[in-house]
Amino acid sequence: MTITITAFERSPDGGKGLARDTRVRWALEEVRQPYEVRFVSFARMKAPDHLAIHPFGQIPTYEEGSLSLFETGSIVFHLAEQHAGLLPKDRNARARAITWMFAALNTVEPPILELTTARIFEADKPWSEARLPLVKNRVRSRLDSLSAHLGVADWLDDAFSAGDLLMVSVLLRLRMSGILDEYQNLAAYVARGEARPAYIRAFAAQFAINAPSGN
Ligand code: GTB
Repeated sequence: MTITITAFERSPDGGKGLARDTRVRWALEEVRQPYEVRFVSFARMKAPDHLAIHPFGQIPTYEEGSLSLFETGSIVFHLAEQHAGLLPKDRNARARAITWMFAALNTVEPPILELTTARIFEADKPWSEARLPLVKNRVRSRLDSLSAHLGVADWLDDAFSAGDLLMVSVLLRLRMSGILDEYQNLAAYVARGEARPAYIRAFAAQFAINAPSGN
């Protein structure tokens, strides 16, 4: 059955892979499922036909036959359940990998999103300069714990899993802030994720669409 996802017609990041369709593309590549992409403009995202599959009017979405999904966590989980390669077979290891998926989205991603908001959307506010260090320290607090857990391991719980896929995707948003480089093992962890052939294919696919012409 054909899988169709949605993505920005033109991502505001110009192909840096930061829009969330990249993590879904990555999961699809890890489990070797071909997919098609329907590109949507910001206006189209708020139109009734898109709202019927994404109530919040966002990308990405996932369609496969009569099933349509939104939320990257749910989409990656669905793929990981349907196909081998993203969740271990052992019951307990599988539950731990799923725990890391939630940790990436519920515990680590929120302060990173807050930092993006503070750096980009609140930069012109008179209180921005005073607030930014507080927001950065909330990110560091999460990274301190994550870095301590990871230690010298390659992945969060033995073999690469959907938990790592989401965690690396979340951490990638930090690169431009410089904070990731304060944690040598986390920077190496992200680089390991980016070096996976499936990530490279996913990144290239979104880059081909979003890179400014001439690249
Ligand atoms: N929790 C949802 C999920 O995980 O699927 C969040 C989905 C989401 O935030 N989608 C964003 C969106 O559709 C795109 S990814 N925004 C449009 C809207 O809300 O109207 C967020 C994003 C956008 C742009 C960049 N960038 O340019 O760097 C990075 C990330």
